[in-house]
Amino acid sequence: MSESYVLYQYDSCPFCQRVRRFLAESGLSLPLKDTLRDPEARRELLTGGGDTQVPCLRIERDGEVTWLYESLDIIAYLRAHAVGSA
Ligand SMILES: N[C@@H](CCC(=O)N[C@@H](CS)C(=O)NCC(=O)O)C(=O)O
Repeated sequence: MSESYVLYQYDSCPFCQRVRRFLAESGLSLPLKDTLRDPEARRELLTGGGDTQVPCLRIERDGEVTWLYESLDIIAYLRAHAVGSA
């Protein structure tokens, strides 16, 4: 069963940097959306996830979408579900 991910984030956010550093160290490549530069991405995040806080990981599995907030929870989730399976 496969999942797809999009990470909502922006450059200067330290919690986003933490997640991006984890991605780089793990060799994971995910699509990124910048909620500061891209108003549409910010709207998607607010509408879908219910909050503009970043980082937020959009997870799609079998057509079902989940929005995961909190940098440490995102890292733990990706470590368990994505690292080594890409
Ligand atoms: N505990 C959160 C903190 C995230 C956080 O504070 N993000 C800030 C940017 S650095 C933010 O999104 N602020 C704007 C907002 O909440 O709408 C985490 O670890 O992800």
